[in-house]
Amino acid sequence: MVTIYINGDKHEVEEGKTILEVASQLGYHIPTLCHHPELQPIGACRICVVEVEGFKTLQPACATKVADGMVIRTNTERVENAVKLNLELVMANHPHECMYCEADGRCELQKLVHMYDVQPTFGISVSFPKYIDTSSPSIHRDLTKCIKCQRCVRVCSEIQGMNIYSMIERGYETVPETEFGLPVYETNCISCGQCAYLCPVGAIYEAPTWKKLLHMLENKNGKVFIAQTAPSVRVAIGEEFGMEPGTVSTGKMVAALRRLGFDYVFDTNFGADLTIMEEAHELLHRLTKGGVLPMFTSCCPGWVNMVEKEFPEFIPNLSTTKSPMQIMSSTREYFAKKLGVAPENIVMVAVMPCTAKKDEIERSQHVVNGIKVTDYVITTREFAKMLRFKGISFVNLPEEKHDSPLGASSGAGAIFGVTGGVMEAALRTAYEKFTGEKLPRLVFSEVRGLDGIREAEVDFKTRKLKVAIVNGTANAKRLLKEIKEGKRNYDFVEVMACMGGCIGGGGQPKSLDPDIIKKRARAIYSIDEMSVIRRSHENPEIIQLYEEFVGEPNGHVAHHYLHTYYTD
Ligand code: HC1
Ligand code: SF4
Repeated sequence: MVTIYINGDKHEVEEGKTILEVASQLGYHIPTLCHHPELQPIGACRICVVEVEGFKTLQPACATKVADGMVIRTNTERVENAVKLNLELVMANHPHECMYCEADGRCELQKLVHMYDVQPTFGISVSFPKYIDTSSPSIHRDLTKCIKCQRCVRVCSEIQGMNIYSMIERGYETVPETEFGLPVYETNCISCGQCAYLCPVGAIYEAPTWKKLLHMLENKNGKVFIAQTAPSVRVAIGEEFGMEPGTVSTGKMVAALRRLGFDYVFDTNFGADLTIMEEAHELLHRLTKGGVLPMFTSCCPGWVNMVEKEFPEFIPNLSTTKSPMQIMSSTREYFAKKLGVAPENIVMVAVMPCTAKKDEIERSQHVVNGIKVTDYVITTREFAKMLRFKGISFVNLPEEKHDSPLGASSGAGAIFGVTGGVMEAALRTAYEKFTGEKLPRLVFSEVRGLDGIREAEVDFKTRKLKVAIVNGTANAKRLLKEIKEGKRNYDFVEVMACMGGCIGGGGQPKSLDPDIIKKRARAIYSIDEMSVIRRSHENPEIIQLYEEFVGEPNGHVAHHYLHTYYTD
């Protein structure tokens, strides 16, 4: 511990931390722009400057470590003037188009400009032509709005290991650009959307579907609109409306979708249970019949994109089971019959924490009997925009339940949203099917946690199962490399492309809370703990689906509707 003084008050703080970290924990407000708690500091924007006794110049709080006896001032006139000046310089090179911007209302720059009463002293001098890249079905880029914070460059390299962008040009013309200036969809981009999630302004954002969807919901033309809700949306959507992070809002989320005009609200958690049925049986088949091992989970489309683009030699390792979103949409003929609607008259909309899901639905192998199974994907952030646009007061909505027949789900389905959850859900079913015995315990604490790569050995009575759980594609790349080199050896591996799994997905509410992933993860596990049914194979609507439609897990019908293939 070291002793420091902030604005005259004495504090004992942990050594090795930055001024920004300790000051924020102690409740002092230091503004930031290029800083993000998940990234290494670069001190580029100079918005977080503070006075430190003994230094002539102001110091960036994000990149300056505390030292014993340090005297820091965060609120002097000099600091305030410097912050204002730096904001004025940013604004001089930023279009003043807030009302047309996808980031409006949640833009970090906009908030600071209001907070510091910044006026356009230097006018506007945007010096590069408007350049909008709409090549990707997942993310769009408007480089005119870039403030050069480099968060996109850093998250794509530091955490995702994809290195799609680098800063090009000089001075005010500096922008994050792809190699050879290619449209982002023509690069190895995996559509994870982490660059959009961390963008503080509206320079990178999810490809917007929400306005078109609002219009369609107002003019249904005889179509039946069904929404399905991903596991992670319910633990994050409340943040958009000022609710405490980690609040579970399942009932309000369902009610909100009905208020938007959806005729039915199904639960992707049901799809997760169905994925587990198929994936667990696929794993057992591979274990007992000598299939390709390790088997990799395939529900995360960012991860699947990465394997296809950069490690095609591992395609046979990917589970052929479709993701929960696509597996439940693929049963369209089943639920259409139950609802008394023609399959082609249904519009299926998935509400997802993920931008790569927008890309996943465009895969040609996801057309079943001539129908594209999921019509549209909106992110959690887009869902919130729709509610704001329609003036729906989320916090005041009642709690409503998902519709049947695709609404019931188990706790195993719920935990898909957090890293390790797919593995744990699969183990709950695979153990019982493999050993023929009831699980002695439901919680596999050995696969929980947020570390980038975790390993465990699970006792399946007659054999030990070696498993690994990975989040963040830079970690996944490291793991694949080491599997190739023979340094690691597993039976089953779960990979989620985003930090913490889907709870940290590229379409989730943006947050600068360093504990946001932990809070959302705790909320997800609380859903499992409160569930009456906690194993996918015990979900009564899943049992009914197999009896009435699919037949045997991993059987002939299952392979037609519920499995897929991959291409390099
Ligand atoms: Fe996910 Fe999944 S958990 S991929 O993270 O397997 O997006 O939430 O919906 O499909 O269930 C995302 C979340 C989601 C799928 C499930
Ligand atoms: Fe990188 Fe993901 Fe953004 Fe693509 S979507 S540029 S892979 S962070």
